[in-house]
Amino acid sequence: MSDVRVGVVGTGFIGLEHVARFENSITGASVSAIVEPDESRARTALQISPNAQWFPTIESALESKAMDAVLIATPGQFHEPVILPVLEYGLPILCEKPLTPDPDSSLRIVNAEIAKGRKLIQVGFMRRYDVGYMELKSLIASKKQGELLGLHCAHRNPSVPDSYHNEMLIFDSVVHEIDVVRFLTDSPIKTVQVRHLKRNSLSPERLQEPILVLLETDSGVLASVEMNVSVQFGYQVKTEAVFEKGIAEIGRTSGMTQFFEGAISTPEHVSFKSRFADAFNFELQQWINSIRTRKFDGPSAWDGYLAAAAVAAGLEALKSGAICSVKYEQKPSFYL
Ligand code: ISE
Repeated sequence: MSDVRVGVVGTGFIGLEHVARFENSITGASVSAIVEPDESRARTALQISPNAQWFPTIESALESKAMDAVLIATPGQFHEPVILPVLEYGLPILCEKPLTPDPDSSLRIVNAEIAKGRKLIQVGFMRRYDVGYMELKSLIASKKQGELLGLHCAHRNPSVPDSYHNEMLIFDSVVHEIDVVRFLTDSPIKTVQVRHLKRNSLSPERLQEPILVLLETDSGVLASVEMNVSVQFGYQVKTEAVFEKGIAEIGRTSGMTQFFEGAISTPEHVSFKSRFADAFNFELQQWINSIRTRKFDGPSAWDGYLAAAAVAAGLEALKSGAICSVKYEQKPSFYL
């Protein structure tokens, strides 16, 4: 069977990472197209994937018939204008999170997929492919430690780029917990509340953080999320689950521990690139496998819509400080 020819749309930070991943780690696929309006970015990507063709627009790439599948790695606000024409051509899509930044545009995508009559979209919620989260999900489902009562999540970035603004705390960062809390508990998020920790004087002036987000699921589980993007020391994503009979923790960094000069130390990640490298590899490989076997089981456009709906409540909660309810449309039978 020949390789799946993948077009990568957007070769900024994460897009470039994925291009390298296809070159070095993924089997059964190769990058055939780089879709990137910025020529210098495109050239950098072509150095990694010299056999790919460069297209400045998604339309030109689609017309060329150079792609069997499309990975979208542009910022979230540019996803819809890329997804809709790709859907028209009936190509499978892996779209980086968020599907779109708001529920209305996510719903338009859901409806376009339903109209096409085939599941073609997977959303890049890579945490679902992280071993720790997968183990925790099975533990919760097994009820070995009794019912799950609550979750404490810490999501810490050392710093963020200049383009990162206050609302991104919710739609770009907390969106991961929004998806994964539902994934772990198998229950939609019912309400969102946002409180502020004491402000970090090292945060960029435009950001009011760290924040504490409370996500309550329909099933009654309360998840606290510390979202902190100026933590300086490293990149850390951890979750502690509180059960009736015990506790489980995921995300603690492993690796060599040194006992030296009066201290015990283990290296910490400094970026999501290394923290989730294995999860990204597994996610992309599973996506390619699902295209080859036509067995779709990744996070769907509907999952992307549910996350966008909870993000909308989160943005409202960020402004008002109130406990905000999430409003969902009814699940279309297409996604049952
Ligand atoms: C970034 O876009 C990501 O997806 C990272 O996983 C997250 O930790 C970071 O806060 C986001 O800005």
